[in-house]
Order: sequence, then C-alpha cells, then structure tokens
Amino acid sequence: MFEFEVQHRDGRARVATFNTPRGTVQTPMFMPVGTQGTVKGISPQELLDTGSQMILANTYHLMLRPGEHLVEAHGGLPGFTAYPGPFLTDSGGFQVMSLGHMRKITEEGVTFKSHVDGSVVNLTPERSIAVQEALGADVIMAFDECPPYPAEREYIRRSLERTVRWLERCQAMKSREDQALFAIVQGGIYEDLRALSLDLTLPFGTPGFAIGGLAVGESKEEMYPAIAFTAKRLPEHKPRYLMGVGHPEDVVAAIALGVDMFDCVYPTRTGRFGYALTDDGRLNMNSSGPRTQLQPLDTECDCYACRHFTRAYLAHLVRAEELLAPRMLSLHNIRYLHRLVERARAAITRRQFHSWAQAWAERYFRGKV
Ligand code: PRF
Ligand code: ZN
Repeated sequence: MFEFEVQHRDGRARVATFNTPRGTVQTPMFMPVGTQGTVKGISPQELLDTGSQMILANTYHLMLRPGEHLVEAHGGLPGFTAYPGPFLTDSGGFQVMSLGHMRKITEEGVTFKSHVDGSVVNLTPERSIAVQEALGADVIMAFDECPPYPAEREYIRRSLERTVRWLERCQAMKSREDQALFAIVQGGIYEDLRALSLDLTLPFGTPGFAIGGLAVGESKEEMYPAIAFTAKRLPEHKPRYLMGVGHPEDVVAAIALGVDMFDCVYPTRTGRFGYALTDDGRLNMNSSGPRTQLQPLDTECDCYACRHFTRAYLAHLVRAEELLAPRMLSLHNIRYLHRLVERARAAITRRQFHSWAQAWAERYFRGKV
C-alpha cells in the first residue's frame, strides 16, 4: 500500500502513480477542496465526471461540526459524503490559525474558540490524529504550525522545531495501517530554515512529504525558490504535496520543480465569484464581453458546462444570481485544473514539458480576455 512509482521524468518534473486503499491516482494531481465534506455545489458524481482523483477534507471543520463520531458512524468520509474515491484530510492547525478566535499555541497544542458555537476547543497532535482516524481518509496530515507571513526568522525556527516534535507525537499516536501519514516541511522562505526542517523531518520516513508554509502572502519570487530547494531535497520515490497552491501558473511552475500533489479552493472560490479559468487567462463573467458571446467558456474544455452552455447564457445566469452559475463555473474551473495537470502529465511523458509549459504560460498571460 501507498506505493509511489515514478513512470516518466522530464527535468525535475515527473509522472507517477500513487496507490491508496481506495484506488490508484496519477500524479501530478490536483485535489478539489471539500472543507465541510462537500466540494461547494458539486455532487460526487460530478466530481468523478470532472476527473477528480482525490478530495481534500478538513479536520478543523468536521471535528467542530458535525463531529468526527458522526462521520465515523457512516464508515468515514466515503460513507458520509458518498464520494467513493480516495480522500486526504488536513490536520487542522492551519485552519485554526486562519479561522479560530483567541488562538493560543503552546507545546501541548492549540487552544481556540470555535467559529461554530464559541466553545473553547483544544487541538493537539494526538487529537488531530484521533479525529483523522475517525474521518478515515486515505492520506492524513501531521499536525503542524504554519507561521503567518511575515514572521520573525527566530519565530519560524522555533515553530518548525515544535512542528517536528508534534510530528513525533502524531506518529506515536497513529494506529491505523490503512492510512498514510504525511509529514509537513516548514521554514518559511528561508533556505537555511527549510534545510533545518528537512534535516529534522526526513528521518521520520513517512510515506509522503508536504511543503507547507507557502502561499501565505509572500511574492512568487520568494515562493518559487523555496519550493525549488525543498522539493530538490525530498525523496525521489515518495509523493511531494504543495499545500494550498492551485493558481494555474503556480501549479505549472511547481510541477517543473518536482511537485506531485496540489490542493486549493481557488477554482471553486473564483467560480463562485463569477470567474472562469481558460487558456487565455481568467474570464470575468461580470464583464461586458461574455454577455453576447455564443461560444463556450473554453472551446477545448470537455466539461458539462462547456458541452452545453454558451458564455452568454452563463453570463446571464451570473447576472440573474441563479444557483446554476456558481455550480457550473466551479465545475468548469475544477475541470480546468484537472485538464491542466493531465496536459502536464502528457507533456512530461513526451519529454516536452518545458516547451509545453512555456507555450501554456505565454498564452495564459497574453490573453486578458
Ligand atoms: N500546513 C497545513 N495545511 C496547509 C498549509 C500548511 O502550511 C498551507 C500553506 N499554504 C495550506 N494548508 N497543515
Ligand atoms: Zn468547461
């Protein structure tokens, strides 16, 4: 179980298969975000139809509501949500810091006030693993701290060292053989702190490693080198997961640097806000252009929305605030990310990734449709 087999390489980019208890996935892969046990507005069948391979769900939200035991009573996330494929759960630390109130971090864990009912909640490495075992995802994440940006170097160093001690507690707590625990490398944008985090984290030998602590407000000029030197030092034969990254240009850039897995709310969130991702850039459905255009969102896209609807019809739905609009834009944008990684996999397999990526970026940034 959890075998990761690299099949093709082109520079640092690779195509691989990753075996999980609920099926084998192809990487590079994009994971839609189903924070509350649902990818907002999209049914399980629609997720499968867009080419989704693995769905991300959140420990933080599900432990607060409805509680992990209710999910467990359904046989875990697949029974609860009716999505039959593999899941990955995030550990909760990152969400506490962005959503919890009155947060307090100690060596023991994080104490915060629930955004649901205001109650005081403790989240520790042990609790995070217990919740993730009850939720029953195929891949579970270590409980970490993602420092805010900007943060003091010294704070980031102490934080990453504590994240390593928390990883040790996560590994000790873990009891299920059918779940893979991924460690998370932190260290902000500092090369020496990333190196320290790698030195302390790699010996745990987890079946996969995540690059955390990025896409938190730093520039791309700071983020890309941090991805590069972290990915370079991660094991060749294990999956590398860049957490919370899903802007198309960042996905393409990170694949070139050897990253295999991505998740982001971007395609669904920007879809709900009325934007469609296309090879000519992001299309604002509230602008005047699409209102009279009789072509689909993206002529090459094979999603349900592109096979059936014109831009003009979808722009009408957006302006009329019809529920179908955010659903169809989310569906199309998820398919866009899946098609993007599918094309990246094909280009790596042909050993033409660099030229494909250049041509893709040239068009994506030229077209301000
Ligand atoms: N840690 C965890 N989840 C995350 C992150 C992290 O650093 C990020 C950073 N972009 C997104 N999600 N546990
Ligand atoms: Zn489409």
